[in-house]
Amino acid sequence: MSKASVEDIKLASVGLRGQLAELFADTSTPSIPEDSNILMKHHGSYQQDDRDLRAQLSKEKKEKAWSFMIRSKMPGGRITAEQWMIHDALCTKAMGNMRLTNRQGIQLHGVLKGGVKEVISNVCHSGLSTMGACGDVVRNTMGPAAPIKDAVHADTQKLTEEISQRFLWRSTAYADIWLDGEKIDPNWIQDPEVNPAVREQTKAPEGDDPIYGKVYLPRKFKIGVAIAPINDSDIYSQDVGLVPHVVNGEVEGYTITVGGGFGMSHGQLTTRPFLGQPLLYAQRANVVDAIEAVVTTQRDHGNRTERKNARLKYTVQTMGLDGFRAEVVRRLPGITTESPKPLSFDSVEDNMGWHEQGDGKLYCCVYINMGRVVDRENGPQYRTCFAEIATALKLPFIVTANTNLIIADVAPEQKAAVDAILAKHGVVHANEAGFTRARKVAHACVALPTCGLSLSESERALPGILDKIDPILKELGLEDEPILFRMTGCPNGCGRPYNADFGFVGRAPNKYAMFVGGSIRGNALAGLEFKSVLGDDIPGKVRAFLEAFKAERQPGEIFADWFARTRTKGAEPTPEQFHIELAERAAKLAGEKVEAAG
Ligand code: SRM
Ligand code: SF4
Repeated sequence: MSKASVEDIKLASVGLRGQLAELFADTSTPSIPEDSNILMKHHGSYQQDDRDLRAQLSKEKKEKAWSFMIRSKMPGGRITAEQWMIHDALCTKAMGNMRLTNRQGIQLHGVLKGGVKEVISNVCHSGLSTMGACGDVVRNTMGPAAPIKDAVHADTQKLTEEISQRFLWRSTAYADIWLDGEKIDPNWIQDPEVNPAVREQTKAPEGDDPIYGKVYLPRKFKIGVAIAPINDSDIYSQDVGLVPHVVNGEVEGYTITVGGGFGMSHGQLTTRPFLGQPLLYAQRANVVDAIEAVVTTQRDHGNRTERKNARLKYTVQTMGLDGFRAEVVRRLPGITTESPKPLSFDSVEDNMGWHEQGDGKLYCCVYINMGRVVDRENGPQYRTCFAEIATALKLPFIVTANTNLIIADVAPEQKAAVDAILAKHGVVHANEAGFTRARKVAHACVALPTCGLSLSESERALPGILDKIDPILKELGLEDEPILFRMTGCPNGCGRPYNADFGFVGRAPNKYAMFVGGSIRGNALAGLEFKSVLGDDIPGKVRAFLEAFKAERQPGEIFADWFARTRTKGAEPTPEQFHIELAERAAKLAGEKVEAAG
């Protein structure tokens, strides 16, 4: 679907309402038309079909096996035991499992059309929501996962909630369609300080959102907060990244980065991943306003004719960082901003295993294989395990950006019970499992069978590949090295492969482009090393790099630094090439338009 038509669909929808109520009330058909699917994304759901069945059904001339993926938003990944159990119960309406996402949300796949309203309304009544989990709006805001009880962590969590709150789209359509017009539950967002404004949401005039206007943003918009030196929200991959500046143990303000983003198309230079760049520093009281100035600059200057170039990263490239900054500052009258503070990160990894959280309680970060909370045949019984922890011990959870799960607020006397439940269901936390360090942080996007865009396997392929890489790491004595492996089933980059040490990007069934030379710190882009590698050949290609690293590394040097010191990154478009291609495309588009208009 071309960009212009998505814009038209949003405009005509009047507050993203469209025909969704009527379509979901009609259970005589299993699917909805594509224009309504576009609106549906803003409500937190995608229509999908089972790709494992597609060929057979097509051969039998039968309709595709349609269903819906429903994504819950949880600022900073926070979810209570009760909310977890509501999602657990909703698994029976889905594929029997839930998928933790790498933006700290939860996805339920395979929900049939007749079950969508029940799932969304239950998520809302749990105190979470699906509103704006997808679509051309600000998505789930990411934050530091570790539940450390200090002023800085408290502030970053509060900020993720304030951001979520500020950038919810405002129209009665959501409540009307999914909650039968019920006023938004005052407990919808847990922080009482932000509740009154949430209730105000239902008063916004139809189709004229105070921030998003009538056509919302040109494209999706992502925000993440990280506390240096831990970059678990992978801030350089975000449209907006936020890093607190701490003075005497308190947050004084935040450095704001802009223009990160990873989507690209194979071989198309006008689309490419970019790392975020530091834009400015704002005092704490002004941070959300400063973000709003960035969001509205993108709203007004983002590319609304070419959807492939509509993300903030392209707007920043087109305006130039200085030009972009000038426009943001112009939108902040009376607010003083400063130069960004220097940023320095160690790692995007989770702090696995048991730790003190600073209030006498403990937390435990548990490895979840590819984020899929499922009872595996001959493997960990993840779903049963966490349901038991939620019901028996009433402990809250936190989804990490590496799709692992933290069990939080554990009293010391509950630790043995948690360990016993984990062990009973075969869920050993990774520190004890003999996994390599690399495996605990490795991630693959969902891809087949649900993702309509995937060109290859990802979530179902990476574990088998890591089964072969783990022994290589151990053989070379590299099992404790910080090395980041990420995979995606297509170049859209959901698994954030482009800043990994090793990123595998699906091109075709069992074929991957191999990127090498990012960093476990999340602050470097990898280069294209091999255009097409068979899945089975990946471990061998990785081995060659690991052997060279082992032989050539200096004492204490990590893989990313060794690579940067000794290797030239594989072919990647230079910024100059990118701008030439972009200018050529713009000229072509303008020419086409003139022709069409004429
Ligand atoms: Fe993503 C589209 C899954 C994080 C870049 N992403 C999709 C869709 C919805 C496919 C579609 O459009 O039909 C995928 C659904 C698959 C399925 O069956 O569940 C999908 N993306 C995911 C998740 C579940 C992957 C995961 O392994 O966890 C992540 C959900 C996060 C969440 O809770 O909101 C997810 N997607 C990302 C990330 C990483 C991030 O945000 O930190 C990226 C790269 C960063 C970025 O946005 O630049 C990402 N997803 C994309 C893109 C490319 C966007 C672009 O600028 O070109 C698409 C395609 C699109 O938007 O056209 C996409
Ligand atoms: Fe689907 Fe591609 Fe995203 Fe993977 S990277 S989930 S294959 S859109």
